[in-house]
Amino acid sequence: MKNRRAFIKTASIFGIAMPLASCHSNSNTNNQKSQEGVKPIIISTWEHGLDANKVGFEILKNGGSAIDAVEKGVVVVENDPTNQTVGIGGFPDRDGNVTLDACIMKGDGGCGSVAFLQEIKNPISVARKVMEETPHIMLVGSGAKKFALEQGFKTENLLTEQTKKDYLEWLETENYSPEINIENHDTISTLALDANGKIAGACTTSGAAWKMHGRVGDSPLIGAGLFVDEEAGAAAATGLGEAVIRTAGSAMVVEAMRNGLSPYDACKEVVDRIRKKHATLKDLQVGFVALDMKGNYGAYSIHPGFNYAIGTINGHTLFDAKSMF
Ligand code: SD4
Repeated sequence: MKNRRAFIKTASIFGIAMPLASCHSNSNTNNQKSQEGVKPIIISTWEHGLDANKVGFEILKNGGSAIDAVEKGVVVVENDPTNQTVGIGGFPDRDGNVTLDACIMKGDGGCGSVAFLQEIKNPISVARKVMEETPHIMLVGSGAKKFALEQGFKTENLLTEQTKKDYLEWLETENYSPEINIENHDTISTLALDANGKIAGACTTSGAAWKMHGRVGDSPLIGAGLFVDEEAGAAAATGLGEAVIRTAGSAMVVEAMRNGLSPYDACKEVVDRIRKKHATLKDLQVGFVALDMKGNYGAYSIHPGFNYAIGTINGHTLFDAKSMF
């Protein structure tokens, strides 16, 4: 099921909400700590990560690059109109606009990002163009869209019949209140290590459902939603963006690996830190995935419900991340 709906409690002072738990009955639960991986390897957040990994791993298996694998992998999820958290079909903001955020990064520090991008369904590919075709790292809003059009991307309506219906329902029942009680909130982040030992990551989302118009989360921010450094590894986040930004989450996970922690321990250390900093936000959910340069991987979240997909020559598997609670 691509369209994960999670019943949630109201999250926070930030006025958006995050899931506390979700039902992924086909996840494997034995992946408690960092696992020894093989090269090449691809790891993605959430169940839709399986779809991304299948496409990404085909590229890796045929000797392709990590950067191609992560981009082409997450594009599968961006293109899925039934996925209400990424790309076309993503939930709109509280004014009814679908605004997309994404970033991409290579181990050598090359990176690109777009935020608050409207009417372009593949923000990750625009982010890659920012990395490759401009001297900049981040383009936002109308500037990002103008650049995308110049690069040959086409505009389309990203609000599907379903998300429009959900939005209208939300307007009726919630009356613009941030005290929402049902949400769907599963950004995709994908990390890959290719056969040549190159590492890369991609992160793409429609952000928090019913967010304030103009709100940008962690997902397009290098160092927050994603960070990659070939001297240490890669990490990516899912969950309440404000908490991840505040702690430079993904950069901190990579830093912890640089200091010798395993991917699992690095994720755990930063999740613990985030939880401590937000002690009053009982329902706060944040999760990380991490991958080191040997293909070892790990994940950890505050609350149960976060799962992630691994793709290697041995096949594709979905794991439940271990969590604090
Ligand atoms: C955001 N971090 O916009 C994203 C949302 C997300 O799982 O990751 N949800 O805050």
